[in-house]
Order: sequence, then structure tokens, then C-alpha cells
Amino acid sequence: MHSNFDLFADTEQPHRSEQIGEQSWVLRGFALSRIEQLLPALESVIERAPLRHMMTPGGFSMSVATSSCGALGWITDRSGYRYSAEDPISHQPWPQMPEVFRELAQAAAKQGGFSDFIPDSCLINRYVPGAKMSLHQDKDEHSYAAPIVSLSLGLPAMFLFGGFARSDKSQRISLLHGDMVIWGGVDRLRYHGILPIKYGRHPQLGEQRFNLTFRTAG
Ligand SMILES: O=C(O)CCC(=O)C(=O)O
Repeated sequence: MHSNFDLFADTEQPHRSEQIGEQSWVLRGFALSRIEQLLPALESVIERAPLRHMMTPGGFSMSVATSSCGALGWITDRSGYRYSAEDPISHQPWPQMPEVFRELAQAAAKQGGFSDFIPDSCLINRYVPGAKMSLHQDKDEHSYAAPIVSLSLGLPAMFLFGGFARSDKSQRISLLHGDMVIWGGVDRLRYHGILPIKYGRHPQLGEQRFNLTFRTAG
């Protein structure tokens, strides 16, 4: 893993970036300078499209509660994993992606070398202690040309970043409030997941972790 300090023009604060793959990066604290805009925007999206525990095609309830904003939202039910232009609970379009989300995702993608990232989907995952996400690949998008850009908020998490087979050894990367991860290009289909969240209390978000994942889905 390589580590270096960069001076990012958009925030004028130094951030530590860690290279975790040929085209994959962790940007430490990248979102912190915008946190006061991000948290109310997140609250407003969740008010309009409440978090829910969706069912996997195999009939299990996911331990994370999810919602979405943007033109497309990721959903799962007994019929499979897919993107939908409407919230299956309200049958309304998903809330628009807040500008502060889009700008942050694009700025992070640019730092990772993906300067033309146009996200049309933001999946919101809410983890409480004990919730986890098993190793998986993000494969429901129309094309894999765009990177995945992920933002962590609230309680810490242990991110697993693996290879191209589920059985490949994974790196374990601790993610904190405000950290971002970008993976794309040759790394786009790497397996990844989250170990069960440990009990704790975050000063701003309490006993929970949010992950926002920005994608070009359509
Ligand atoms: O919570 C995370 O950091 C990862 C989320 C994730 O893997 C996904 O939404 O596909």
C-alpha cells in the first residue's frame, strides 16, 4: 500500500491518500470539509425515501437498511438485484441527488484519476452494530466504465477489499467518518464487503454508520 499527502485544490486542506490497488484509492477525511452540508442533505433524502431492509433474491432480509437518491436506485427482492427509476415503496421517483453529494463524488473520483465521473445513482446503506455486508462484486450497472465512489459516515468499519474471485485474499482497511474509497478501471470488479460493525457511539451520528455509494448505473 502506498501512502502520500496531497494538497487538494478544492478544499485547500491536505489529505492523505492511500493506494490500495492499481486504480483504487482511499482518501482519508476527504469529505470532512463538507460534512455540515452533507448530513442535512442525507437527512432530507431519508425523510423522502425512508430506509428499509430489502430482501435478497434468496429470501433473506439484508442486515443493512437502504435507500437511494438520483435517477436510479439499487433494489433487491425475490426477483433479483437491479436498478429502478422509482422507489418500490412509494412508487415515486427517488429523491434527486443533492448537489453537495454529486460535487463530492466527482471531486473524489477526480483525485482517483476518473475525471469524467457522472453519477446517476447514490445507494445509501445504514449499518447498526452487528450489521455487515458480505463479499460481493458490483455488477448490476449497465457498464463498468465508471468507478465506484464510496463515502463513510459515522461509526468506523472494516472494509474488505479483495480480488476477482471471492476466495482471493482481501485487504482489511479501516474506514472512518469522512473517508472515501474509489475503485475503477482494472479494479472495478474487485470483491469487497464490510465486517460486522462494532458497537460504538459516533458524536454526530450515534450508534450507526452510513455508507453512500455513487455509481453510474444506467
Ligand atoms: O459500506 C460500505 O463501505 C460498502 C458498501 C458496498 O459494498 C455496496 O454498497 O456495494
